[in-house]
Amino acid sequence: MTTPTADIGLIGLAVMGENLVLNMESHGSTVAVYNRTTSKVDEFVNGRGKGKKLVGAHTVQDLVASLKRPRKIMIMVKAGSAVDAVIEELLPFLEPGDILIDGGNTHFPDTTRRAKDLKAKGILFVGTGVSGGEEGALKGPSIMPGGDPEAWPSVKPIFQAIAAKVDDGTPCCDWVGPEGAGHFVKMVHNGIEYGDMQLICEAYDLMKTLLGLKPAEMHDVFARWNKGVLDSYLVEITRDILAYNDPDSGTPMVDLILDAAGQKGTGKWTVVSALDTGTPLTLIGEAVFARCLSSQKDERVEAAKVLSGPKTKYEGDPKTLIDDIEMALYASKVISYAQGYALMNAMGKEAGWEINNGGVALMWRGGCIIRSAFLGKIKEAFDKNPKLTNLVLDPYFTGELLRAQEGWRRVCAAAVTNGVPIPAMSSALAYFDGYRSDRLPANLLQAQRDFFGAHTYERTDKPRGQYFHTNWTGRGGTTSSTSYNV
Ligand code: NBP
Repeated sequence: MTTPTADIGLIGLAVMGENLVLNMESHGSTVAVYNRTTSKVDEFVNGRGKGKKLVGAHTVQDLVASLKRPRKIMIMVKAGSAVDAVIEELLPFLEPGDILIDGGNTHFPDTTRRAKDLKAKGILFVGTGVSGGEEGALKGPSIMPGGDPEAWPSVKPIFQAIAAKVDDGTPCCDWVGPEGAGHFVKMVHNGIEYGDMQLICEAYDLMKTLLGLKPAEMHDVFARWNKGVLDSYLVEITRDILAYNDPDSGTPMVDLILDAAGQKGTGKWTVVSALDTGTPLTLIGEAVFARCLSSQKDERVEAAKVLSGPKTKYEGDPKTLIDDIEMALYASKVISYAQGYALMNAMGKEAGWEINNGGVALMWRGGCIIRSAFLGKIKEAFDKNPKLTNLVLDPYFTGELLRAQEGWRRVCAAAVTNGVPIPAMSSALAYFDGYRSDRLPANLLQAQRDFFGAHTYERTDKPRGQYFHTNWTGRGGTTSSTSYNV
């Protein structure tokens, strides 16, 4: 029998798994590795892993036997049934107290299910979001672990060592909460990523369509924005993309790329969660639908031949418009994060998870795709008031929205007048106007519901909680519907 020498095992040597192994090894861990196609184990151990503290295993039994107790095994395989298959294969060789960690992009209800099933077998299960892509996995990802809290003390030193660090050295990794909370927070991260990307695309479209700016000119704008309130990884890569020319033709690469967006589903999951919990997550919803609309390329090409819009004619000062677009992007981004945090609060309440809002901002501050200076301000807001109902009510963000509002409105007006689609920016403004309204037209809506379905309503001149029904036509009865849900 092999003497256990490895601190942690990892299954799944594709791009993420390999890089995480090298990251863990460079931070002092001896790592045992296994992959279903075992030739990849040898290729890795004798290739990128040569001379490093690695133990190559050709069976899961050998992998388990090489691990020190409590055994910790990280699974980095394709999300879905592959994770269940790996767990089934491992179970006969595990003992109570062993720790299994799923680091893939798993849908959080699967993690909750696995955590419960494995707990019954004495196995501690952790589901963790890992963000930052290939480079992050190697040099420092953002890590969002949740699951069985008993596992955390054993996993914490390894994860916090390999995670990205913010300026003061704090790791972008902390315990998120029980069951699927870690994967849930990673899912919301991905949803926010969809929103940020869509907003940047709308800013690009506005400058291109209203001002006729070329990619090289927009490169300069994004370079400037990246030094201000929009300082972020996604603005930084957009700056670089806009300066990149196709090596063969010299044409800006961005002009050669087909306008049909792909997606893998995490944005959709986020929006489905929002619908399930009744949370207005409008901006991310629009971002997902904008990808869907873009992918209907052939239909759009046909529609463009018959559906004419206004002739684009922007006559204002270009510099003012660029500054306004910066404000529109910024204010919309504040709304998107406010909506994302509201979703986390709603799910936290529903699932009974205590999600640490400031901790989440810190985990997203570095290493991940949505990293930005702005997240430092969100962390400060939740540090000041951990029970903040909505980010827009934090005095700093309230001030920022009020400061940005004029330019934001001018941009939305110019876009509507000139027929430029900005679903994310305009839905963010509609949310802002709705949220700041103490009276919305839902009084009429309640009247309609009561008219056709006797759904009842509350009255402004009576205490909340009393429900009334009107016989609107004189033909209905006085019997009201028994189900009333706000
Ligand atoms: P992939 O998602 O491409 O998965 C490939 C790995 O899964 C290979 O090791 C493959 O083994 C293994 N695998 C599959 Br497929 N089915 C299996 C099964 N039934 N049993 C055992 N192993 C199986 O790898 P990745 O891109 O490195 O991503 C890993 C996870 O991390 C995914 O959940 C992904 O969504 C997530 N993630 C990826 C990124 C990224 O930027 N790529 C970022 C963040 C998170 P084989 O070699 O034998 O086929």
